[in-house]
Amino acid sequence: MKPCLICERPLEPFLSFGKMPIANGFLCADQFSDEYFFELKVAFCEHCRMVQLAELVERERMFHENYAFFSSTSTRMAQHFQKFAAWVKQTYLSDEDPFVVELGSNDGIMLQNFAEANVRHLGIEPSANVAEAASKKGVRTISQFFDEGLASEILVTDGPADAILGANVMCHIPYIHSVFAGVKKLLKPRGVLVFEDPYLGDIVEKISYDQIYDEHAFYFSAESVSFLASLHELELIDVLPQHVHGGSMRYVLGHRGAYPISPAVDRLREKEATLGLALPETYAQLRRNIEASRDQLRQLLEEFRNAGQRVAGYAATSKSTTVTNYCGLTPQLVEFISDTTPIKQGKFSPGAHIPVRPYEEFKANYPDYGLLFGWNHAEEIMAKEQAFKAAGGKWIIYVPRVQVLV
Ligand code: DWN
Ligand code: SAH
Repeated sequence: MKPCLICERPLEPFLSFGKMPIANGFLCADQFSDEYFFELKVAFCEHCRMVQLAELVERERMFHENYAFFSSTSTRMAQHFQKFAAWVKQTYLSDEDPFVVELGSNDGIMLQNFAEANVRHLGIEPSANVAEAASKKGVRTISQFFDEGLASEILVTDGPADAILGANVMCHIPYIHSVFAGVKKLLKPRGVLVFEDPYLGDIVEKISYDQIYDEHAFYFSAESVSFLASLHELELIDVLPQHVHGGSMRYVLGHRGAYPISPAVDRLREKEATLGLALPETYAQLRRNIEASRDQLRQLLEEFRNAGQRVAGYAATSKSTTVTNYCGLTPQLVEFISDTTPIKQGKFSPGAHIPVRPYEEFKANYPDYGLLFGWNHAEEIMAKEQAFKAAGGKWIIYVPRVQVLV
């Protein structure tokens, strides 16, 4: 068993999902026999408070020139990043010629806002296909994995950064010490690291176990981020809860002592204590909740199948790979998954091998039930799917609990 990725103490997993495929490994039928699987297990470190994967997948298996997730598939997320960029500019970019670096900049959804405002910027995006999409939008991007070595190179070519940003990327990087060491080097004395990721408190409260998959090595809290920051002479100076991706937290870090610490940090740490995020019992309970959720979803879908009713998945999310494989959802239970991303369409979902079909097919032949794998985008999806409801279609959701929406 791997030691803790943060403090190297021995780890004991509290939950095992069994063998899982690559969450974004959408594949063709002739690739089924070679499909890669690994043990998806989660552990909590009582010392540094980090919840993390106990086994890791090599980064090149996940992030490459055929990466299936393009950030700009959600219009609400584009709006979110527009506001995020405006807030960074207003709050932290006071210099005459500010320089902004983004890790995991994907197709440029955030940095395009800085590019349009003529702010000096650089995107670091190892998945070459999404990096190319960003470059085409005029976003300056290099296709590499960020780490301490790359930070030193950027320091030479571009100079120090006013802000280093990351959305849904920091939790993807198990070699986080190298990333934090790089951030420490690259930031100006008053520079800030701002990142947001799915928040552990929301995962525990909403039983959103589908946030757990190969790409998500960490499930952060204010406690664990503070601990990690302290090992690199950095300091957590602010926390801002976000609604996106089912409940995220934005963390702001500066060099130790450079900024006053917002009272929001202590308030969140108190809330985490009340939630029991430092207690192993919390995770034992989470495991029981997850198992119950799995059994309920499977039972509901079996009832619908036995009644001859059609169920289709809506949005072939990375998260759906955990749900379909952990709950044993076969194409007999979920006829197909509708998705708007061209590179996923015509392929099969990882592990469970449910066909992924273009969104137009969902529209052309509505199922009785839509299983909302993109539950984190429920508002956006419900707003555009009123005709499905009007035609008698119903939504099944499983976060925060398994239910059919009426
Ligand atoms: O952390 C991560 C987050 C930011 O994005 C990555 N590890 C991978 C990815 O996770 P995900 O795949 O669970 O992301 P989303 O944004 O929940 O889902 C995106 C998928 O949903 C795309 O394939 C497009 C699809 N979709 C759709 O078919 N119709 C999305 C929307 C909003 C829609 O209306
Ligand atoms: N920021 C975007 C994309 C999140 S998906 C959004 O919020 O929508 C995670 C992204 O991180 C992927 O595009 C992946 O290629 C990238 N990534 C993975 N490891 C990385 C690393 N070490 N440095 C920079 N980016 C990385």
